[in-house]
Amino acid sequence: INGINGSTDSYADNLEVDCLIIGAGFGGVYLLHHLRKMGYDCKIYEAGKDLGGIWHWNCYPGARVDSQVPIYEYSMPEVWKDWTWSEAYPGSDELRAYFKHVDKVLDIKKDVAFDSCVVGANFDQSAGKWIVRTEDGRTARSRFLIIATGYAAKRHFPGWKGMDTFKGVMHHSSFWPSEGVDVNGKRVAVVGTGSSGVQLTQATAKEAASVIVFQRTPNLALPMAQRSLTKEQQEKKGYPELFSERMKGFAGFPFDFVKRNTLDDTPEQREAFYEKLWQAGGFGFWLGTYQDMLFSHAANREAYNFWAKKTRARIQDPRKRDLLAPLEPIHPFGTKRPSLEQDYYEQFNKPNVDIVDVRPNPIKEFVPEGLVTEDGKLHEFDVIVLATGFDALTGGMKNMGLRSTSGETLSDTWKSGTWSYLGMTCHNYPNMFFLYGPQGPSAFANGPTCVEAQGDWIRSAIAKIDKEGIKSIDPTREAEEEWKRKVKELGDKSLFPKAKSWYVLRLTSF
Ligand code: N01
Repeated sequence: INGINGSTDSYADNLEVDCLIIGAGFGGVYLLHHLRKMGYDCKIYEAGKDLGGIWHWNCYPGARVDSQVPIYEYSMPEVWKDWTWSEAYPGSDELRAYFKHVDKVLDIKKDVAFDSCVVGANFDQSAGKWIVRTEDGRTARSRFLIIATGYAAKRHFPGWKGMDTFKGVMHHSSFWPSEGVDVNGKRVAVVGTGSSGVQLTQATAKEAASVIVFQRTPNLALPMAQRSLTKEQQEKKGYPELFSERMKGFAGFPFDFVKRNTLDDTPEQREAFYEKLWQAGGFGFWLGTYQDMLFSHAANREAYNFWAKKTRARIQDPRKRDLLAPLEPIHPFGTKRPSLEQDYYEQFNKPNVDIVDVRPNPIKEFVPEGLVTEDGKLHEFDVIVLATGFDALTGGMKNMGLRSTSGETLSDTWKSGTWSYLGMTCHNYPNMFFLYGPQGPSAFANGPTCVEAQGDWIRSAIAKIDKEGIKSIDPTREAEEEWKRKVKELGDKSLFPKAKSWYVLRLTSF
């Protein structure tokens, strides 16, 4: 991760532990806590300056989680019993406060070395240990190495010409200055319309003199239906049952598709069902709808048409309407991750908020005054926001100097495709586990559910290794091939591969 310098941790060189975890977000913290409870000596190396992972980095205006609480939190009773959320979809400040609470309850920070950016790791076969090096020259030795850096650990900066010539203020959404950026009265560009771009647009369009959004693919965003939690909801009734349901439901949510196909219902029944899901807000219209929505083109088109009808009704200008919510879908509904929005579409009803379609007319270069599109038009700005996402899933893992037992870098191991076993281990990388990475539920799933499921598997694998006196485990290439085939087979049954997206790139295409 860029921008990390210096070391403030208190660990001496040559740290020696049972388990070294990289990353102090949801996954790393979960495993640190549980492995310590099992008696292991563990430490976390974290590149940032605090706990929280993506919620440490994501402090751009309007940043908030778009999975509802309590679905989006740890299921550990010692953590939830004394924590009360204020809103159904908490903002980044509240999420950072949550991690402070987690630290207070679980005493995490004493075992975290912050400002510790890992740049190299190789497995010493004779000692049966990973040797891990940080950017500032420290070394750790550990029997088990756990990569918990998440899928968004490497930012994506499209390589536009002249980016360093821009004279105004420019930031990537995930590397926003913690002191904020004053956009009041400024001309702002937002490039990218993923979750980050949508939230940034909503927030900055309320303050800036003008906002122009550069869109390549419309985000088929759903209404968030944000609300303050009532006293009753804050009483946490039924939490254990909810967390158990969450583990069993599709994508780690405590709801599932209804056992009915879209065209089984009459048009009137369908409309009423869609309307009910729509009014409830959140991901129900995506993950709690008809069971064939993500598998049948005809079913998916019905959902898309409803989405487009509802969304288009909110956008006054016909040109903006056709760009934001086209009548013809660019990809099937729900095959790229829909964002949850609050008043994203209404922002475009303001005369000072506009949209540029960069699909036919891409950004050509940056210049001191702003940026120029292929048609030669100069767009002048004071602030440019790059909400251009990440080298998702594999990017962060390839970026930390991991080497296989034959000395190959992970970039080389995965140069002609990604291989893993169970989306958690990798051939020739013994005793190394990863969470929230490629070929696992990861971005398809609710984060805390995914890391708890994978974390429990990893800790039980470690316990088994020790119980059986095994020195190290390493999946075979055949096991990886089989896993890859299974994942692809599952993905290919759905409409997901029809979208051009990082969301499925490392899942179904290789
Ligand atoms: O990143 P993204 P994100 N020219 O990759 C566009 C989670 N998250 O930071 O769609 C022009 O989704 C790109 O266009 P296209 C969440 O899981 C959660 O927004 O590839 N545009 C896209 O619009 C999410 O899925 C929360 O055609 C270019 C955008 O940049 C994940 O993080 C909040 C371009 C990138 O969108 C990532 O979200 C924030 C180019 N050359 C994030 N290159 C919440 O919980 C890229 N783009 C709310």
